[in-house]
Amino acid sequence: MSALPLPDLSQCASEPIRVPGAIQPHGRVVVLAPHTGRLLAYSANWESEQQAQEALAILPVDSGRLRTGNGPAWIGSLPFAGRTWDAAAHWQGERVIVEYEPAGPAASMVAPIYAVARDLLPMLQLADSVPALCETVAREMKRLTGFGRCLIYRFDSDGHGEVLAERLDRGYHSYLGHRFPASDIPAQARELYRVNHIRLIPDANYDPVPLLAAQGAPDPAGTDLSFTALRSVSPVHLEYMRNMGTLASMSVSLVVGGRLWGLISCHDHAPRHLPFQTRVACEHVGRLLSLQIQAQEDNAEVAQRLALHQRVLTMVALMAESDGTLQRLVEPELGLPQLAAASGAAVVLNDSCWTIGEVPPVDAIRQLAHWIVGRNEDLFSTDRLPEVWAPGEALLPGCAGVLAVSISQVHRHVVLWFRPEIVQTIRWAGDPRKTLPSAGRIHPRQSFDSWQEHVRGRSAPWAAAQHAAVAELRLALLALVLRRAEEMAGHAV
Ligand code: BLA
Repeated sequence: MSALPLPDLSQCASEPIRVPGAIQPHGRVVVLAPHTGRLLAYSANWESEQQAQEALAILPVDSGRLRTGNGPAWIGSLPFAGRTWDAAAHWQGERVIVEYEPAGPAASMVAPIYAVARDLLPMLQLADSVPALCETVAREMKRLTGFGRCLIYRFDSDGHGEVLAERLDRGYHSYLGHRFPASDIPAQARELYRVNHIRLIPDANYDPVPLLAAQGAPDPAGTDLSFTALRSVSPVHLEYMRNMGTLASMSVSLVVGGRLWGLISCHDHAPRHLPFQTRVACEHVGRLLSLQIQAQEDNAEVAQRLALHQRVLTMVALMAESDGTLQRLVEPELGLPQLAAASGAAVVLNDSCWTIGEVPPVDAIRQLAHWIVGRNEDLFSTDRLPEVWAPGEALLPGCAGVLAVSISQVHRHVVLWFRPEIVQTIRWAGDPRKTLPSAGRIHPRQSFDSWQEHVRGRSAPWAAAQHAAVAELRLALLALVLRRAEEMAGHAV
């Protein structure tokens, strides 16, 4: 959920960006039927269908090679019609799409990917945190691409993006630490960027070039251009770029654990093209960064889980040495709040309540516990209590984070952890609420000047490892309670 009223995104998300029926004009395309080699479609910027046929004829087609990978595969630099073209091809369903772009200088053909392997890899291995990794990559991307601004951008749990690292030329203003609202990149674009990891728009002021049917072939308007580097992009996004003062843009996806984690986003005030081999190197940088982020996140998670697991074992051992009654959980040596990095904790057993640390009034805790038990969940967690439980705002002022486990099927037995409200000051790059419908169509934002918002009613988020630790504690307590009950029954016999 978001603290901001966002516009109705269904309109943006329904734009069919994979099948625009057109390409960007800095290259040319032919679409062919691979088994017959027949021309099916060609971009309207070939001089004629005849010329498109000739471009097809000079391809040293090696269909085995085309089958590898799902993005465009390099075919070669081919002399044709008085110049040299970089050609790349990929399969799309039952077709092969071949793209031709005017070739860059020959010297740049091998160097970029080599520099990435030689220079960037060792630097990434030295970076010991996600921000340090992002810093290193922002610097390297800037060097590799020459774009005026390169930034690394991470999506939060609401889909908003936060700029973690940045490198700029003079004359570019900084977005470091700024947020960009989720509505800037609609859902179908995110899904495409999860599978296709790079896109380049060399000049936002372009006229799209339509695909034309070859003689006797079907209408190519529905051709899927998801993996076509020259795919014509959304006109709404081109308007966004111009509003942002950006004429050239490239973004590289950061995919961690199968999820779109963020983007490397590059901008330039002037048009800027990058040759195929440089783009391959950029895509590789994105992949290396994604892998390193995954490794860092996995390591941190494993270490935290292990430490919390040890803590649960210690707590359970101390409980087992005592009479095992649940109110003992609040004894200071057990460290109940610390298990979830909470400011305070409480044990509610029906109408009784024991607390430790900074907690809301006991009567409010009892009412909250009552509501939580009514939800019938083993574990309840929120970092925005006033949003999910309306009475929370008045009853538990200043408290926004609650984690709770229920330890009985029959009784109102609940252990709760509390975190205070943290009023966050978010620096947005422009007022995100300006994206409102006008004349039936949603327009991108006009301004990207810093705009502050104070978000209330939220605590620091609970980590997955903390959820796991309290769930483990819950199971241990259930076992303990059961054992005590059996012992008591044994005595009674
Ligand atoms: C696409 N929007 C994008 C892309 C980015 C952003 C990076 C990917 C294309 C590219 O690489 O340029 C947004 N650009 C940003 C952000 C930063 C940046 C957040 O540089 C931060 C630094 N956009 C809107 C609205 C709509 C919209 C209101 O603001 C919808 C009505 C749509 N954005 C939109 C669409 C695409 C897009 C449809 C897909 C473009 C495409 O791939 O065809």
